Amino acid sequence: AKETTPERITMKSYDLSKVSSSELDEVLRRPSQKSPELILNIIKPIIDDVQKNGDKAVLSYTHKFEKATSLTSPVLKAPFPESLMQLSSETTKAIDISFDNIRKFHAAQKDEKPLTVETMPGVVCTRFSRPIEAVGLYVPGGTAVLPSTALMLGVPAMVAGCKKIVIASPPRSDGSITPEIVYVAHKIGAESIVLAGGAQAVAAMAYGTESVSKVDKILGPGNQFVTAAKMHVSNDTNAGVSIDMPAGPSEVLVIADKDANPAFVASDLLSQAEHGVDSQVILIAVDLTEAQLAAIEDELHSQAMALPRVDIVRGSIAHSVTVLVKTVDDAMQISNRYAPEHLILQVKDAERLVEKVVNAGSVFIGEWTPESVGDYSAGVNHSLPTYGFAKQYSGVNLASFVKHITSSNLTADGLRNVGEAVMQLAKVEELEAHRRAVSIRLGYMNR
Ligand code: HSO
Ligand code: ZN
Repeated sequence: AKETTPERITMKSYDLSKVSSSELDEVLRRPSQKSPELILNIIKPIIDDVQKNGDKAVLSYTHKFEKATSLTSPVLKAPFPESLMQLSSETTKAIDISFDNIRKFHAAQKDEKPLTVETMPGVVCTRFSRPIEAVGLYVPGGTAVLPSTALMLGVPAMVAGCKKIVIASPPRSDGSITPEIVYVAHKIGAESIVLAGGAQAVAAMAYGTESVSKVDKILGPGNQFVTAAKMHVSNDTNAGVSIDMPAGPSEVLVIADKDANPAFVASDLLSQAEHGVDSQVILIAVDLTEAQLAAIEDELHSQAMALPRVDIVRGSIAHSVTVLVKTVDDAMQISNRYAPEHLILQVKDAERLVEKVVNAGSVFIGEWTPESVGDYSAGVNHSLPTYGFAKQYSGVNLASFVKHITSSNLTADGLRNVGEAVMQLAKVEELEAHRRAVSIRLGYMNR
């Protein structure tokens, strides 16, 4: 066969000064997702089946989708046998270091003591937090094993003090679970591992089965079926379950100026591009010369060609773009408009730019901070809002695993001070019982 030179791996590029605002929106549009109705038609029967037939249904889907036909129970309960978490010492060490850093950063997010404010003399308002009792953590399978996701969800759940932590992850075709995930499950004190993926895993945790514990909240990334299933069960008031956030494909936006090292820039773009064909990477090039831009493009192509996942990279780079801008302010405006899951600042005085960040999941500052440190080991969480949801959602953090409860505590004087306002508003709303709950007490005081 004749050798053909592989097609050059390169991103389309646009000059900000030559595109209108609506064209820019088009350029920055995320790859479109399958229609929600289509997905719902597929997942709804699965969810109903699991709700009705429990373990038997979950197992049958795992046999079918994961080809794990030897599996006889959908759940692995703690304590997990040592034999299922045999790891090299290098991997154990890497997980231990990452675990400690993630634990430290999330432990620092604890509200150490209740917040108390005396809003008027004798009127004391307090807010305190309590862990969500039972949480379900979805760790995707698919083209990569993701023990790091088990860490990112499990460590904050452990730090928050959630009583029951259930991990769900699709098993391999021999019915086993990646030993790294079992080791993480052990370290965070998980109650069980549900050996299932997709909508069936989500349904099992939302409703509970004979052997899967029902949880109060389901967190974690997943494909469109997992996401749709999470949305579906969280809308079912009978399930009584909430979710972390809507999820879409992973993305990164890199802002690079003349100071940026082309090899570093390309490596960051590619580390996000290799996640999946639907990933999107954006480069905002600030006032670069043609030679500088060409250097980044050359690096992108040659580094990509050397990657084991080059075929996935081709897919994601096909819908990724470079936008050429004149100033860092232009770059920040575009970034805030796009609201990237990850924002990488490879510019002079990168730290100073941070105050201009309005919408982003997580920011990586300066040339020595690749996104992968945050993906694995720095301590920040990698479970972040995608698809523009960084405009209104935070990434997973300690607060994702707690509820805030408030309390009020009034003295007689306190009720005298605030009672008039309460009675007046009750009158306006024509809720007489509300008004009397105050007036009866005030009358009592004056006897
Ligand atoms: N960048 C991914 C997280 C991840 N990276 C897991 C490697 N493993 C989504 O934010
Ligand atoms: Zn990653």
